[in-house]
Amino acid sequence: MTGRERILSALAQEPVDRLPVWMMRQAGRYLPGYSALRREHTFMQMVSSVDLSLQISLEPVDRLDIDAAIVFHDILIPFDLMGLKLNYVDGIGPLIDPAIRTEADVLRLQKPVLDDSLTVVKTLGRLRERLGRTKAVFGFAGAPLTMATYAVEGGSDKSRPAFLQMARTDSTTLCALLDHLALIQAEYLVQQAACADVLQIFESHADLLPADQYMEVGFPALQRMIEHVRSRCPEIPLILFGNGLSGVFAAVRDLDITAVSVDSATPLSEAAAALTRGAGRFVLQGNADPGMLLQSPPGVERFTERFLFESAAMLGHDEGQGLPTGWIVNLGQGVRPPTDPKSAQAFVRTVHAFQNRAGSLP
Ligand code: 1CP
Repeated sequence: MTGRERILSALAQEPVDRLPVWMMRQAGRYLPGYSALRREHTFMQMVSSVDLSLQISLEPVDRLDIDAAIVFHDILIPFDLMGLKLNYVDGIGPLIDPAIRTEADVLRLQKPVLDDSLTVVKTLGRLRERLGRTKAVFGFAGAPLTMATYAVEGGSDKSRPAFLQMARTDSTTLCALLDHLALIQAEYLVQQAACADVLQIFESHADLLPADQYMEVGFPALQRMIEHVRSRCPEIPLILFGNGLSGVFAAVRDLDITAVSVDSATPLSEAAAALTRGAGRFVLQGNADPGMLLQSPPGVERFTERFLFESAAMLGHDEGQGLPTGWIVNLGQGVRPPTDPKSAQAFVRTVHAFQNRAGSLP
């Protein structure tokens, strides 16, 4: 099977010859080619160039023999298209200027023109040409609430004080912003769908709010985004990643998505038990701890084997019972910059070699 077939078979709950694997944030700062380009260009220059974005998207595919390519860009790029000034500052992170704090600020946001002239769409087209049917090609976008946490904050303060204050005291402005973002983010994905095999939505900051408040403000906007994508692209596999979504799995179950990418803090067994549909369960993706990739390659191999046996068992396939269907192996958070590419290679190699045979647990 090709990598693309493996990923698409897992998404269709069909058998695979090897477990499919890719890594969240696989095209980034831990790779030497990326770092060399980054020394010469700003991040915005890199995401604005189709040639550079293509080269960066391909680096993990060429180096790691991984099953999927995810297009290089960033969830925050739509803010640039909405007329805000977006900047990625070394050692600080993304900055958005001006921050969105009032309803008037929301009304001033431009409605971007979203069509096939977007750099991300052109890069996806070039990725498709380069990879043909060998690897699955992923497009992606941020969920409305995750996007809003950056827009309201303006800066990269991880505790998001301005966002939390708005969530507490000004739900009118927050909901207006989420409404605005839901449709734009959906249309942004629809444009990518023309060249992508799979679309992934990142709800990375659902865990900033308690579950009941997330259900009141964040979830309805996510649902609207997904419904809009589905109305335009009924067939494309849609994966939802989220930090802290386990508290709302009962509602996630009703979303019109294909798979859930599980964060490292949530046991796969908990996701498998909660995310059921009819007699079966959702396709799951995840959820190895990216911290384990900081070990040397032999350490990564040992950890990965154990992770695979334990995860397969959590998905109902004890040792000796063959490869689980409906599972894409991935990390539960993004790969960390100090990771040695050789350790990332060891992770992918170990996943591809895994057969879940009896008596082989290390
Ligand atoms: O300075 C640099 O070189 C920039 C580092 C970098 C990179 C390589 C940023 C800034 N974004 C990216 C690319 C990126 N971002 C991809 C490309 C494809 C891939 O490798 O997978 C993807 C899928 C993202 C998605 C993304 N960006 C998320 C969702 C995934 C997650 O990690 O939860 C989020 C939250 C962002 C925001 C963002 N962009 C960049 C940074 C440093 C951050 C996080 C800021 C923060 O701490 O809140």
